[in-house]
Amino acid sequence: SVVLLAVAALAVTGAVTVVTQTTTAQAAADNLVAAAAVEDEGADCPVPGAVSLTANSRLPDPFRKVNGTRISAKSEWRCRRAEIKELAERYVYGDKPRKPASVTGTVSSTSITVNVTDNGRSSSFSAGVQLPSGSGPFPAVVVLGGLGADTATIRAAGAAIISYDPLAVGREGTPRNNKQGAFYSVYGASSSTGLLAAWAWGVSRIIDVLEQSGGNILRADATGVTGCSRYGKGAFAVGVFDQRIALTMPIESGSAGAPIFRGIAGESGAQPLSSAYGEQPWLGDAFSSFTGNPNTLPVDTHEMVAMVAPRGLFIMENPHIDWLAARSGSVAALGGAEVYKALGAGENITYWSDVQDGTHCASRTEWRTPLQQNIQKFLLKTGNAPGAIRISSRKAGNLADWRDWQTPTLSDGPTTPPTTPPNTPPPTTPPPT
Ligand code: MCU
Repeated sequence: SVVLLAVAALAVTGAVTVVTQTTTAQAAADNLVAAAAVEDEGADCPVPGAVSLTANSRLPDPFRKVNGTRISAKSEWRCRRAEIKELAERYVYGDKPRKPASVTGTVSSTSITVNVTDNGRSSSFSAGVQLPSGSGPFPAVVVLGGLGADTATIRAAGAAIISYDPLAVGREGTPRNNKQGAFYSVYGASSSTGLLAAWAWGVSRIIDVLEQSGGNILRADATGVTGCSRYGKGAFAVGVFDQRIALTMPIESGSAGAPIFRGIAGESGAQPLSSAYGEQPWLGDAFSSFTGNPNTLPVDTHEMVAMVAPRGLFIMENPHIDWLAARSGSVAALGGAEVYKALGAGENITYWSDVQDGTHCASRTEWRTPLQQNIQKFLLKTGNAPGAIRISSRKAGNLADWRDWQTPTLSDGPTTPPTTPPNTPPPTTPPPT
């Protein structure tokens, strides 16, 4: 009946509509899913050493660990995710440093200030706040760059807006060897970290300040993020790299955003990787090795999608502009959704490219209801609408063409605890001085 439904929908709307099935048990499990209490739950996991960059035209298996074995329990995902995170930083985005030694700031009903000090260097930035009506404390959605986000619907749903200017943290228009902004004032103008990771670091520091503020105005445990176009690339990176983000909503992110790198070269009219790498230092400097051919990348963006799991993810794409690579975007969502499903959180991801208006970053009526439902489900915790995969037939990718792995049934069993190497010497006492 799902197939028939899809065919009927195709006939009527010209779009393939796949509505995933929800069981009561699944709905109950999804309802328990919350953002993590910390930025990175896998901070104690083993860090992979050198990996061999072997060409693979298909998407890397998200369930296969760097040591070659596949995970078999849900509990193993935590450290598998940490591996993906490390590879994503090493080869795609550049290093996103952990929380600085000092983060201070203030939260008011109109603004947030952030002051950081790390390695003896300091910088500051601020963001605007617009509260919804009613009485707080409110959940908040960080809006990057102010372009294309439906802030009226977000506020009407009951969430505040945090207006974040990513360019204050990582400027555009600078050469890679002289990057500027609050991030680079601390980590250096020649840092190999790209703007997207710098922008993500800035949002993480805003959440640090929310946590320290006592939560009287804005809740620290119910933050979403959104943005369109280059700020959609940024919104995606924010959600990928901070597990405190409960809802990630990239809009029309294009190359260097959600779309799979491996698909972009073969997608007619899509922004080439060399262009996305060269237009602005969005990606890390290390990505230069892959702009000609992404097949040796040990990660791809379906695994960045997976890094967001089991948290709320609502990917919005525009299939009317070839440059935006929506076909490769659909494959990223379908590939990442396999991890959501394996974790029992298949209803927490929505992908939606079935839209009529072709204008880039337009306000779209089709996204209003799912936007409201996602805010209710993941930020207000008042709803439990199922996720939806609505891929426009204009730009419909086929996951089967891109993978040579199947999705395992992961057991609910306990984690295999990280083992201490047998020959670890006991701690030594320092010699007397
Ligand atoms: C889709 O995001 C970018 C795109 O990657 C760029 O090539 C183009 O210049 O700008 C888009 C954008 O940010 O538009 C506002």
